[in-house]
Parts: sequence; C-alpha cells; structure tokens
Amino acid sequence: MPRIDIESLEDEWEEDHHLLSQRRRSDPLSQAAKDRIEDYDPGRIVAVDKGHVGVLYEGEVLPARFSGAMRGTKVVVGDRVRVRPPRHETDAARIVELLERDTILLRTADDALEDERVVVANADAVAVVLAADHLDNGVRFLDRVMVSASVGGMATALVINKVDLVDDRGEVDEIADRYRAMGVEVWVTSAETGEGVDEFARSLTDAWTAFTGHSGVGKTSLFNRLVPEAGREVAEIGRFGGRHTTVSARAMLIPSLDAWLVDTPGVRSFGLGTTRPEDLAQHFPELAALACDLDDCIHDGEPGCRLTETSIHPARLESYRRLLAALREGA
Ligand SMILES: Nc1nc2c(ncn2[C@@H]2O[C@H](COP(=O)(O)OP(=O)(O)OP(=O)(O)O)[C@@H](O)[C@H]2O)c(=O)[nH]1
Ligand SMILES: [Mg+2]
Ligand SMILES: [Zn+2]
Repeated sequence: MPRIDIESLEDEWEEDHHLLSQRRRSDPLSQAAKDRIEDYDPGRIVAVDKGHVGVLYEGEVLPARFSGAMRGTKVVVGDRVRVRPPRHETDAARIVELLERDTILLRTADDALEDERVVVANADAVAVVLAADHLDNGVRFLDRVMVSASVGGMATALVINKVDLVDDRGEVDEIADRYRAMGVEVWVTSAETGEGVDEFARSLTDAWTAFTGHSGVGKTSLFNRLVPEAGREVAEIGRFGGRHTTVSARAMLIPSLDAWLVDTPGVRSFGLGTTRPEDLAQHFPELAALACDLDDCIHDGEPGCRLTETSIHPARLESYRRLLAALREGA
C-alpha cells in the first residue's frame, strides 16, 4: 500500500469527521472521506481494557483512540483496524475503521439471545483450558465452546491443565482420547511443573490462538509460562469459585514461534443464544458427518433417522440433547 502524506490530509480529515459526528450515524460517509480512510494502513487490536485500546501497528503496540466518527464502536482483541498513526510524541493513534472479521468467537450470558459478547476476533483457534481435577463441568463447557467456534469459523483445541493435581490419569486419558477421535488437538499440561507446555507451545506456531475457560483453570499461568515477559497477575493459591483474576483480554507474541496467544478473563458460562436449535447438529462434527439423508433432520428421534448408538459418544449425545433443549427454551 502506498504511503501517504499524513500531514496534508490532516485538516481535511478532521473536517470530514467533525461534520460526520454531527450527523446521524446511519448517514453514509462521503466518497472522499472513504478514500482517505482507505489510505491508512491496517493494525491489529492486541489489548482492550475498559475503553483503553492497544493496537499493534508496524511492529509496535500503541495506545489508540477512536476517531470521532467511530465513537461507540466496540473492538475486541484480534480485530483488524485502519490506524492513523500518532502525529507527535504525546498523541494517541486513531482507529479510523474496523475491518471485516474473518472469524469470531461469540458467547451470550445465557442461552437466550441477549447480551452477546465477542470474546476474540480473527483468531485461528480457541484453546479451551480445563482443570484436570474438574473435568466433569469442564467437558460441558468445552462442548459449548466447540459449537461457537465452529459457527465462527475457528478450530478448537483442548488443553487439560493442572494434571499434576490428579494421581489417577484414567479420566484425563479417556477424555483426551474421546476428543482426539473427533479430530480435536488435545494437550495435557501443568503450568506448575511445566509438563506438556513445550509440546503445546509448538502447536501454536504461526497462528493466533485464544484461551478460554472457567476462572482458575490456569489460563494466565500458562500464558505467563509461554510469554515470560507477560507477568500477568495470577490468582493467589486458595482463591476459588467465581473470582476472576484476569479482567481484560491481551494478546502477546511468542517471538520464537511467531505465535500470538490471547489471554482472556475466565467466564462462568458460555451461552449459545445466537445459535438456532436447528443448526446445532451441523456444529457437532460427529453428527455433521452422519450419513443421514432425511431432509432437515436434526437426529432427534425423527423416524428413519440414521443416528445409532455407535454414531457418537454417549456423553456427546447427551451434551447435544441438553444443548438442543436449552436452545429451544431460549428461542
Ligand atoms: N497445581 C497447579 N496449579 C495451577 C496450575 N495452573 C495454574 N495453577 C494455579 O491455579 C490458580 C489459578 O490460576 P490462573 O492462571 O490465575 O487461572 P485463570 O484461568 O487465569 O483464572 P481467571 O483469570 O480468573 O480466568 C493459581 O493459584 C495458579 O497458581 C497447574 O497446572 N497446576
Ligand atoms: Mg487469568
Ligand atoms: Zn438424522
């Protein structure tokens, strides 16, 4: 993209945006304003913390503000934006345009449609972190994230962390095998001892990967191990249940791997309020692969449906039915 003389555009640009901010937001931008905006180079949002935004622009992380016309826009970590660079030392970069998202991880507070939140944009994969000593709850959470990731165009990986806390690894192995059989990459780690962390790290090469998981499963502990200069706050031993240590999302680079990793705040629930019940089966890979030719079949007892006991793991089928019921209720 050709570089442009920013200074000479400044006045005109401010004028456009001053006018724009006085107009209704639905009014289209003038062609001239659009052309000017398109001359700015893209950057990538790497930090969002209560209105404070950090943008990666030409290899540097800059504090950024929104241009007047973009006031009220919400960006998330991973978003691609056009950036007007700072004009002097104390100036902030300006975000002048939010570019289209390739992938998106959406969640809602519950399974009703309200309160939609974007966890991360444009990530290649989401790594669901579960605690090895709380796998029961964790697996239900994982099944929900897998649906949302599939809807949003992202791969899901599973990280079973805190493996140092379990003596008998039978359940860990069983769950690892179950998800591997579905094509999910599974990593077994301990952020405490370092077990499995290097193997997991290598899988992140050349990609953007976002962590998600319940609070306290060790997302930030893993992040700090993988990005040693991060130094993010980790929960004190003994804190548990509903306390969220990490309150903002942050992306950082593992330079040796060219891997971007996004640490996110823990979530209590992962609602799927934006998914229609009739679409759910398409986002369960075992059901999507089913040789069932019935029109619009959602494999929920329709006569002639080809779902059998061997089509899908019983726990996954239960998960599907539970989610289907929840989405029907929310719809
Ligand atoms: N034994 C053990 N403890 C761990 C491990 N990973 C993290 N912890 C501990 O678990 C607690 C929570 O870790 P965090 O890294 O803050 O968890 P988090 O997932 O980032 O939590 P939120 O930020 O609230 O979402 C801390 O006391 C960590 O020291 C692990 O692999 N083994
Ligand atoms: Mg954390
Ligand atoms: Zn069917």
